[in-house]
Amino acid sequence: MSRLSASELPSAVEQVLASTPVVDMHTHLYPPTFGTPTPHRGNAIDPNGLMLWGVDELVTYHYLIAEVFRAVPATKLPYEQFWAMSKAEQADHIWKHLFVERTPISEACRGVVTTLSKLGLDPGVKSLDTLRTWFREQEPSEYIDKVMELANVSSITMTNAVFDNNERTRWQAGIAPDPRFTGVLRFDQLLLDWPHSGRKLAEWGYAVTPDFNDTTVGEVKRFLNEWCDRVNAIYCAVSLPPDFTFPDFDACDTLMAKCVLPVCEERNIPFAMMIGSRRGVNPALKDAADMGGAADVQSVCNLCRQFPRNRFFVTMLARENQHELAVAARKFGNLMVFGCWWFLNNPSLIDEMTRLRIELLGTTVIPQHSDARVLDQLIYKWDHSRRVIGRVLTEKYSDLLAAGWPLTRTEVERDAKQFLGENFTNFLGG
Ligand code: RAT
Ligand code: ZN
Repeated sequence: MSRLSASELPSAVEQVLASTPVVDMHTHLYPPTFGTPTPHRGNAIDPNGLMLWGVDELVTYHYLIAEVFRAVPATKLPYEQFWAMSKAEQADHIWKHLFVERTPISEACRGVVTTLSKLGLDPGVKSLDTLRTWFREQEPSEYIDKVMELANVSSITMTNAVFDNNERTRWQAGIAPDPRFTGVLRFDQLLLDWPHSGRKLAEWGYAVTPDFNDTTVGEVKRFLNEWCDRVNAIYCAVSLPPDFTFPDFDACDTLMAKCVLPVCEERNIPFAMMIGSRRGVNPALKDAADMGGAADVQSVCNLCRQFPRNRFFVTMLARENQHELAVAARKFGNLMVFGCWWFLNNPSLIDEMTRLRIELLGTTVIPQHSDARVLDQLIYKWDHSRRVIGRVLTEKYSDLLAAGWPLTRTEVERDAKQFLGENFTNFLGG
């Protein structure tokens, strides 16, 4: 097996990462069976459809809505006026202020530029109309194949929000599986909004009361099991606020300990906790309203210790938590650290976090997920992340070469497969 030299490393690592398919472990993407509001070739549009794609969705990504309200504050364009616009009008407004009158230098703006360029489109246009025409000619299912090929993503993990009426009723009506997508049961409200969520369950036919008697526990578990079956969940997931602690003996912790973790254990699936999101800091921004805060890593340790037969995927939103979380993962084999979540999905922070994680955990982490909400974003999220991960790996490998290790291309390929797919799929398998 031929050894790699220091001068061969940068291009070898870049090539290997680019050609290794990604199993994307957390997105908010859906197949066409969930309907699409984007005008296209073929079937009619569904205004409330969940499959988001195309230039208007790319440009109205909630990360960019937050950014346009910095360029044109609500004192100049009140929130209600923005929300009253059509999607195309919102996109035109954002395009004008963030891409034409300003340089699109933020990560979310650059992402649109990368995506359009990689699709073979000209991002340097003053009006979105020609781009809209191109997207209108696409057929959604074929377009998914095209995007997955361009992004080199082999599997897309959905986030199936059971408390979202739009999504829930679609599942109840029956959804044919799409082999490109896998399901994840997501239920933030169950844990964070009890007893209101309990009343919802009661409305849906589960014999749940506000107290946690045996019947309630059994019925919440039945609810979780039925929905895991329905969405064919490969794991369960919640996001939690910065002040989440365990044990706390509040409703969230009781539900986690008595219902969620036992169900995950019985089904032999991991439980994902995305910790540190503070919801609705500026509610007028809707989906863009949230921010983050530092959370308690010791609570993650408490869960991993008290529930050794459960497996936990954990990502945290605060930069301040990353070192302690990586150290926690050294202590618990049932803890898999993943992704640079949301406001951390920026090159400088991906660089810092990937470096830190590899130094502490070697190859046993999942460096990234896309969190894409708009299909086409897979193209830029993975292009940008692969580049940063590649730079970090190149540096780590050259240090290893300097230390005397005879590194081969086969080893680099093996590592890339683990980072981009197998660490996730193997952890699912137990
Ligand atoms: O990154 C995002 O788009 C956020 O709005 C959230 O969806 C977050 O990723 C989450 O899953 O809660
Ligand atoms: Zn997400």
